[in-house]
Amino acid sequence: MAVLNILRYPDPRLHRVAEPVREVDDRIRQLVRDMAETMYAAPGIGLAATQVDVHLRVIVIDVSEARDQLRVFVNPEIVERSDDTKVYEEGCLSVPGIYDEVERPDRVTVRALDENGEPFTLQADALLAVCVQHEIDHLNGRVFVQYLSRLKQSRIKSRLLKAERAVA
Ligand code: GNR
Ligand code: NI
Repeated sequence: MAVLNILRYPDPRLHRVAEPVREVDDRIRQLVRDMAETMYAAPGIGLAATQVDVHLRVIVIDVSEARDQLRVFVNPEIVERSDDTKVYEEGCLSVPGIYDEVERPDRVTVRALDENGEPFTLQADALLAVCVQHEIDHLNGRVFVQYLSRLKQSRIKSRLLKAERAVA
């Protein structure tokens, strides 16, 4: 098990489009374990492989209070979206300290493979719906700040680059 390094915006590697997993094998299961450990350590409610610089379509999510309901999605696809939307104040482990409102479909139906390669379908609402859409965006190279105005994006970029320089 290992806690992996999380890429930070505006790292260009966050905009790579992840490749589908061809076979859910032990290598993928190891990646899932390391991603889960990284998410719990952060702590966060979700993590996409893109964020740990692995460009494969794998996400982990745990929105439970007790942090004991890990959900694994390999090759996730949104097959249905509600017409009604909801605004939620989002944050991201790759954009530390920044929170802002994003509007998304309120409910989504997701198809994916689990850690054994078995297909499943999930109807997500509330925080799980927000999180699954946020994570699938990461696999498509999209970070939540890209829903904000260009002015806000540019301010966020400067702030994070400045914070990076302060650490170095
Ligand atoms: O930990 C996280 N919290 C969160 C809060 C509101 C909306 C989305 C999220 S996901 C985020 C973890 C993360 O960055 N996943 O990619
Ligand atoms: Ni994120």
